[in-house]
Amino acid sequence: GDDPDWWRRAVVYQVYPRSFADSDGDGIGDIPGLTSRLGHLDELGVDVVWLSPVYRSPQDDNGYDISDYQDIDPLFGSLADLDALIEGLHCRGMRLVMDLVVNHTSDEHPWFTASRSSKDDPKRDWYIWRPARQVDGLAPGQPGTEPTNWGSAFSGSAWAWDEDTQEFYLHLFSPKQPDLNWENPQVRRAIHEMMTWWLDRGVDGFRMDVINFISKTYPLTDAPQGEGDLYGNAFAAVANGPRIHEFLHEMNQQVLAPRPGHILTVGEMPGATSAEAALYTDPARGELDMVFQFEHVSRTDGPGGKFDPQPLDLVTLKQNLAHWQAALAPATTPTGAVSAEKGWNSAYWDNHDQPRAVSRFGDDDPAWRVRSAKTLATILHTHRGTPYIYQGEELGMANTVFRGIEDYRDLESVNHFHERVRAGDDPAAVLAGIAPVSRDNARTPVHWDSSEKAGFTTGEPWIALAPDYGTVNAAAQVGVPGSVFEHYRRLIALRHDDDALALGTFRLLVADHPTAWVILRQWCAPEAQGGGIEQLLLIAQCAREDLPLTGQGGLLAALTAEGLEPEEWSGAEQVLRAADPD
Ligand code: ISL
Repeated sequence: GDDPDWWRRAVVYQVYPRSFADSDGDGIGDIPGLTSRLGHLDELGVDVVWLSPVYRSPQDDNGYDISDYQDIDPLFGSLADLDALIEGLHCRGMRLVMDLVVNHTSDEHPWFTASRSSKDDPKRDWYIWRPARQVDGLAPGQPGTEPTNWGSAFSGSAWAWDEDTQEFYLHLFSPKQPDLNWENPQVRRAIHEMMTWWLDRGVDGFRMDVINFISKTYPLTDAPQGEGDLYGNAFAAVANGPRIHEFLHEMNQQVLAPRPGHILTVGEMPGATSAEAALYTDPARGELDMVFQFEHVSRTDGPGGKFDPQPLDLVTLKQNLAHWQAALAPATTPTGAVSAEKGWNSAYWDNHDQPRAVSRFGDDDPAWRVRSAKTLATILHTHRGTPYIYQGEELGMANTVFRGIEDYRDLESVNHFHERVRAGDDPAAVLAGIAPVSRDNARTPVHWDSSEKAGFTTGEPWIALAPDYGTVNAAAQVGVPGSVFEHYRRLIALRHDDDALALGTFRLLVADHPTAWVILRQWCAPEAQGGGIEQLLLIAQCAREDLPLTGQGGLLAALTAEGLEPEEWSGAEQVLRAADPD
């Protein structure tokens, strides 16, 4: 904990507790289940666990709807179980990052119960209430009288009508997730106190859910609405609002900066541009360490949005990630040494909201899955920034198979299906759009072994297992040379040991190459360490065909044309080969 920069070399592993490991046979993963599997994470070598929400919650959005920030949902265990988890992590040298969901609460949180009880309640202003819009022929509260045209992320309007007090409240997500009013200083103070309570309990950081939505632009007005869209785009209307930097800086000063060790913070930020991210993550500004940006995971969105997925274009994908690398890079001196950091990237392929990386960005055909998962891992870990591994990614887990709408559990997929079918779309076509991108792909239970329930539970899993657990599982990979797991283990170890990988400059080479992903990292050791330049070159072929190397049109000629002399980087190549002979 002494090195204030520890988080720059760290690798984070995300646990979605509901699907990780079940200790009591109710079919839902829990904290004791996670604690019993810490050996797996220790072997992998990760430094930090980010735990998706385990707080008390009606579970409308699997815990992202919180009714008590300072207690654990009985589904997942107790505060004592969480203390034991923290202890288990700390004694293995790992840290715990909690999910902080404070753009909204559950509608069952006592703050909201008070707020909705009367227009005069002292907590009325803790949420965002508006009278109905007056429309001829419509009674207040009817569809069409909402204060703005905004749609919720989970279908329907972003406004819900409260009969008792005859006003609408704002919910960017489900109606059971009312948005907090961050303009109210009491709200901010209550959140700061809650965060401090968790830090006092021993947690080491926060992943902040949709944190760039907390400052709304007032007055709230209609958002642009595409032709054929049922609603205006609320996200665009609320992202990166006028007071966002002020709110984050205040939180940093009140809660984070005074702590003795460095508290890791990562802000989930749909719609944040790289220019904004450079502000959010500039250490001199005192806001956040890093953000989760969405540009690369939006590259398969079609004209109809996420559920209208399009084929991935490799060239724009790698160029987009390179753009983020450049935007958050420190200045370099003429000798190539890296100056003070200005901002910092996170690096991720997937999480609990995204389809499985190997299925979306790679090739999950059984003949290619292992190689593809390892290739994607190497590419991600060769980027500059803190890598995030989502549970099961280290096993090369792929998307699952859905037979019909009854196989889905996620409210986003289920609501979207019903909304589109009601609007007259062909149900089969709607399902075909949902299957490859549904969040449920990431939420099937982790495969521990090939036994009946994949070692996840002794009961009935809350969501069906992916069908390939017999072959794709931890027992078949841990300690097995050539496995996806062992590949991740070596990449993580390399980041810990290798300055060029952890901190060196980043350059994308042959940026227009249709299949090769080529990255050069360079590091000038400080004089005290003897100076000298270390280079690390990654050549990854993202196709089934062999990559032509020599001759006209071969990769070597293209690299030479970009100023690389083969003798110069032959040593660096060996470092990578040592990481994986494949
Ligand atoms: O996954 C999405 C739908 O395509 C995103 O829009 C997602 O809702 C957005 O990234 C915000 O995600 C976070 O907040 C949500 C929660 O459902 C997600 O699980 C969480 O990661 C509301 O709390």
